[in-house]
Amino acid sequence: MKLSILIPMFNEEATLEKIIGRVFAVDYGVDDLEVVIVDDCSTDTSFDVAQKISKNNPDVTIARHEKNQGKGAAIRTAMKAATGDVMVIQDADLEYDPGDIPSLVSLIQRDIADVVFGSRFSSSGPHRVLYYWHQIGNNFLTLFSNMMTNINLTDMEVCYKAFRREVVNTIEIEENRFGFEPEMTAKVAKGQWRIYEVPISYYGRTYDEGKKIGWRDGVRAIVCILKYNLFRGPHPDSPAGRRNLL
Ligand SMILES: Nc1nc2c(ncn2[C@@H]2O[C@H](COP(=O)(O)OP(=O)(O)O)[C@@H](O)[C@H]2O)c(=O)[nH]1
Ligand SMILES: [Mg+2]
Repeated sequence: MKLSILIPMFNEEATLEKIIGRVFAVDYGVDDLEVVIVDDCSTDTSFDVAQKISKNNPDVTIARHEKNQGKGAAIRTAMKAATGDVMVIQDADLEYDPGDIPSLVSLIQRDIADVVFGSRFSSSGPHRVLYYWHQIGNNFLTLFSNMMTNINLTDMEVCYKAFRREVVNTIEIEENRFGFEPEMTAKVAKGQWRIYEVPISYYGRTYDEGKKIGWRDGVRAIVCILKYNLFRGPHPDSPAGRRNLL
């Protein structure tokens, strides 16, 4: 089995090298590994850093956007470029620990799950104590998403999401920015894929340290929860779509 680790990157020169080092320090228990970095038109030296890394490591490939589009667009590009049987999303900052990835991937490898979400809120591992109102916002978005999808996630907005390739082919991300999180969640729930959640640790950063997501992204998430749950049916190649065709 080949694993593709997808890294969307926008102005992450301070952390890229470090996170790549951490990614390659983990034993994923897979036959083959690739890392796909998508530079979302960074204005700092991130792209140069990425190029230096890929020159020294044949398992790292880079794609570049001509213009900044957002994390959703970067994931769309990464999914098109990736060649793995399983894909997992890894941010280019240091908020998530790649050491948690094997627990997501192994559920897919053992054919128990098709999609695995990490959860920062159902875990006993370390969590940086951070913004209270963020957590309330996060909990609300997960609650509202769950009400619309009828699945019982505890952390819809989490970065760590792993997919079997067949699932990726049915997602077709439309949202360019952070709205792709509720969009993908709605699409995998509608497809009735086998979804699991595993606890992960979280080393959150502050806005001073470079965090970028803001309240506007929260408002957009609400719109996306409504849009992708009310106005989309299951993809024809998903388990639910195939049942509909019978
Ligand atoms: N904020 C932001 N992040 C992007 C963009 N394109 C790619 N990314 C990457 O998406 C990931 C998540 O962004 P981040 O700012 O860490 O989100 P946050 O930690 O949830 O505030 C990081 O790896 C970013 O580098 C973009 O246009 N804006
Ligand atoms: Mg982050």
